[in-house]
Amino acid sequence: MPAISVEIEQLCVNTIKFLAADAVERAKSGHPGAPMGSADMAFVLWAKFLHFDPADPAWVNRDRFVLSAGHASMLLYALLHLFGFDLPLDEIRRFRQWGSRTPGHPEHGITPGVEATTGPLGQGFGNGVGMALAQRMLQARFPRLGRLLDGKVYGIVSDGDLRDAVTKLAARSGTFFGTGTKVGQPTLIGVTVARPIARFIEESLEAPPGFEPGVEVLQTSALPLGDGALY
Ligand SMILES: Cc1ncc(C[n+]2csc(CCOP(=O)(O)OP(=O)(O)O)c2C)c(N)n1
Repeated sequence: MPAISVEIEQLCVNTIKFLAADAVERAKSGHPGAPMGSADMAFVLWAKFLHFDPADPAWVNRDRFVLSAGHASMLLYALLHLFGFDLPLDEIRRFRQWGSRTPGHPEHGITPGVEATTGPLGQGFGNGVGMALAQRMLQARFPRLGRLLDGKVYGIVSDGDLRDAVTKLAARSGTFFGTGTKVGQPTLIGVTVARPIARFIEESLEAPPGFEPGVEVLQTSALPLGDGALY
């Protein structure tokens, strides 16, 4: 994406936040907090790190973005809408309505650009590790294709996700297979999570002795750090 001014970035972030708040308010159901809390980080991730083509959501070497915290679905729908995927404003107006492309939790195959069906906490994280593993296997089978197959997997994972046992198991298998999955942790860059929880999350993702970490927590220095109370 071309460089844009800080003012435009802030406008984009605020638009994400208010699309989420308005859609949830209109539906009288859903979660506005998680999308609003992660909008800054998600926007930076999408605008500055992710490689994708909104006109071709199935482009084979795209980076995958998995919203493991599926209850924050409006975050994903707002991003898809603003980044030019086939998700018009009318679909956002129909958030959580029968037959819309904006179901309460993201569903792969219904909304263009939704990589994984998520909602049960931990499921998206497991999906992400699986995607990264599939990528590694593809690279191993076709080594000469090199950079044609170097897409990455990014995720936004809530602390509820990380407390679910499935996440820990998936993280360990990611470590075992060395998938190099990248994990963004919205609540760790804000101030909403208590120190013991932050420590628990770090421990969950730690590699066992003798293994390289397969799951990498993104350093978010480019992002707002709140009051930095956690670290
Ligand atoms: C396995 C599972 N159990 C329960 C739920 C119901 N649920 C949806 S959101 C939520 C709270 C999530 O908390 P957190 O991950 O901290 O997200 P935040 O409060 O920051 O939005 C729960 C328990 C779920 N989606 N999946």
